[in-house]
Amino acid sequence: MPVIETIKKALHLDHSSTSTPAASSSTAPSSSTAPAAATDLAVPATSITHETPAFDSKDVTVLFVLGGPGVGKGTQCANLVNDYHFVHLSAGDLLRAEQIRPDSEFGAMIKDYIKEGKIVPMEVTVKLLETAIGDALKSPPAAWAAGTSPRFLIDGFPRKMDQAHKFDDSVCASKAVLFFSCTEEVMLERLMERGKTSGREDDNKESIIKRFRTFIETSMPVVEYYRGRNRVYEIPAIGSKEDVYAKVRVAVDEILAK
Ligand code: UP5
Ligand code: MG
Repeated sequence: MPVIETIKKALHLDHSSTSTPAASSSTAPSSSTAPAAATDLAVPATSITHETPAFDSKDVTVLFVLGGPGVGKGTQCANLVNDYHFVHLSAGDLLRAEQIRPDSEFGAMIKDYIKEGKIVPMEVTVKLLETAIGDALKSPPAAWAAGTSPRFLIDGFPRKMDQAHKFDDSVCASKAVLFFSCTEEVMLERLMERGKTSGREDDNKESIIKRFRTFIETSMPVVEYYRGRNRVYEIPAIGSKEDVYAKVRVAVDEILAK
């Protein structure tokens, strides 16, 4: 059976023709399109087959964070969590956690895709993100309870056009894209340095070169798609972490004021 069919079956996503749209008036995930049985991803009874977003962008702010491997996405997201009370969801981190979850039937597949710098089939990643957003809304950080509106940084996603459409249409319409730009030379240097201690299986030269290629061929079209819709805030990521963050703050202040 082709890998995508196997994934759809495992996630109980092979009933798309019978699903009905979810209500969008609440930030709570809809259960009206719940799959018939629990999934192996240990997620609540939501489905990504609905055509109305599970979370309303009027209530929930989603910023995508894109940029090449090692550009500093995670580093800058951590700053924004502290100062702006975002919840930071790294698609790569969610996939790595799923990869080592003992009962996961996707572990071996995810490991292979990450090592090869390829994009894991979107059904898996979108489902993990939808679940993580739902979880955060159910157990919000203190700052949200104190009045900060729910806001998410979706880091390293979407990296492919199908993911972009699926997320915007079925999870939550994104508001803007923070796009970090940098030379491959600098990114390679940062990743090789990090690779000395990170333990990441893709922090080696062979995988890094493959990741660069995937980024240019598959992920840059996503950036250009959103750029064409005036939603991209490009931030040059060369310079110190502090210098980059100063530019990030200007962009985020502008986005949140909209
Ligand atoms: N550093 C950061 N900023 C610096 C600065 N200004 N000056 C000097 N050093 C700086 O930073 C990397 C290193 O650089 C760190 O040591 C940092 O201190 C230093 P980091 O913030 O970690 O960079 P980041 O952009 O987050 O790098 P990362 O390696 O996480 O990026 P990737 O996009 O490659 O990794 P991700 O985890 O998102 O994805 C990994 C893989 O998962 C993908 O290749 C793919 O196979 C898979 N994936 C999917 O299949 N689908 C998805 O939707 C997402 C991922
Ligand atoms: Mg990262």
